[in-house]
Amino acid sequence: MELKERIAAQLPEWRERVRKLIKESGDVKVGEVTISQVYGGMRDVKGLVTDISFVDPNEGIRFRMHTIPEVLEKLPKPPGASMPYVGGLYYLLLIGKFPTEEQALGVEAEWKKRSEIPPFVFDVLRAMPQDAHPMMLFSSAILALQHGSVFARRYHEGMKKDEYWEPMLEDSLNLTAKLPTLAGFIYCLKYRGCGIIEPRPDLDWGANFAYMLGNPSPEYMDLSRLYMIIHSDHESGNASAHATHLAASTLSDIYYAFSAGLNSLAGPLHGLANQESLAWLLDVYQKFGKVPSKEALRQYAWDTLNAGHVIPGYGHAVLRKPDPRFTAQYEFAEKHMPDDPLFQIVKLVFEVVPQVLIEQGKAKNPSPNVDSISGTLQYHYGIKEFDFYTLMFGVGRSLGVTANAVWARALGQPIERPKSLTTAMLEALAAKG
Ligand code: AMX
Repeated sequence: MELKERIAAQLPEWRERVRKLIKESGDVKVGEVTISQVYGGMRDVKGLVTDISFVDPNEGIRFRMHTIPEVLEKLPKPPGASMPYVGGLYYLLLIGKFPTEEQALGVEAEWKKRSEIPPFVFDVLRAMPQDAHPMMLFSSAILALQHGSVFARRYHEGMKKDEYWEPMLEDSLNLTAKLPTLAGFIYCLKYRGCGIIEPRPDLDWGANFAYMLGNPSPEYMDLSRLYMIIHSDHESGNASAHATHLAASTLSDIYYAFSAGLNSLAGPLHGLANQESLAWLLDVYQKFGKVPSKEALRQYAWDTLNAGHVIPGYGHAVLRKPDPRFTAQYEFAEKHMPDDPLFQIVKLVFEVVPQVLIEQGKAKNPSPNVDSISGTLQYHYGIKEFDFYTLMFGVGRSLGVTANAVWARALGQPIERPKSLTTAMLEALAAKG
């Protein structure tokens, strides 16, 4: 398999690079940690390493140091499509170089080969209550897939440490290959009362996702490809990536680890914000019965803040400018659905809310993040079930966290175990100045 060969070819150099850095410069300080950071969710503490993506506070995400516009331009696209193969993005994340069309198709072919889901996984999902949240269904199904973990089997057979990354790659391909079908099944089961939809062999991974949600229009296929690409990775400190990494650092396999990541994506301050953001926009639309005036929206935003709520889809722990993932979706909407009333509200919110948040003076970043618009696009294309949106985020996020897990294992990253202190110890440090 090409992916395996290309990673194997890079490994000796990477291992030597990391070994040398630790040996020669292991004592060099990366930063210092303050008491506010200890109490403040470790914001800005530099304690993780990944070469797969980087979030610049002003420019946003870079995949292998390439911006979203560059990635969308340079990755190969299916004939007639305006958005690239998601398989090409996965190649870029794993290998660090833009793939040729053949190489992108190679990843797509690996996924097609591995897409079949064992029937008992569907049974597990069918046994769940009808009102179960799709994220619970999704995370449970991923855990059930652990039954087929190649890593777990080979670990018990006694494979060598140097080889750990190989079954991690196998498992990662096996897992990501199944996600469009799994997501499609959960959607169908929960909202349409239907059963398994087989993937179409003529469609790529991103397009199959659109097809399985019941909208095989070329436009929605393009949106699905875009959605998966922009949600794939956001360096290592965000909750879903970090939870996946932490779980995998114990040598758990990718199924256990990704399920942990999904469970943290399910929170309203992280992946659930897209659902909350659309609900907020729809509330605006329902209250005014049309796109409101700027002044009316301004008051509505203040009412939300004064009621003690956050404005979902705004703010970010690292970013300090509008999120380029917001911009990419905004441009898509401008092109394909400029007259959609909800998109008109998104535009108005973008004009009004940053100023309101600045006046409130709390949020460090008053700009929109990825979640302030993603639900609006899905709603426009007929995916109206809000609580499904976080699951979609999770499908995209699988690409980044699995690529990271493969490399973390290839470079022998150890079990994560930061140190904690007591409040009395911090008070003693504070007293010393
Ligand atoms: N509306 C109102 N208040 C906000 C706000 C917003 N959109 N964003 C931040 N604030 C407030 C915080 O609640 C905090 O208030 P506090 O001091 O009373 O606790 C204060 O501003 C400082 O917060 P911050 O340092 O700017 O942000 P953070 O790093 O603590 O949190 C985030 C970041 C994303 C959780 C926060 O901006 C937020 O809650 N946004 C709304 C929810 C959202 O959009 N989440 C999705 C993020 C992207 C993702 O992961 N999918």
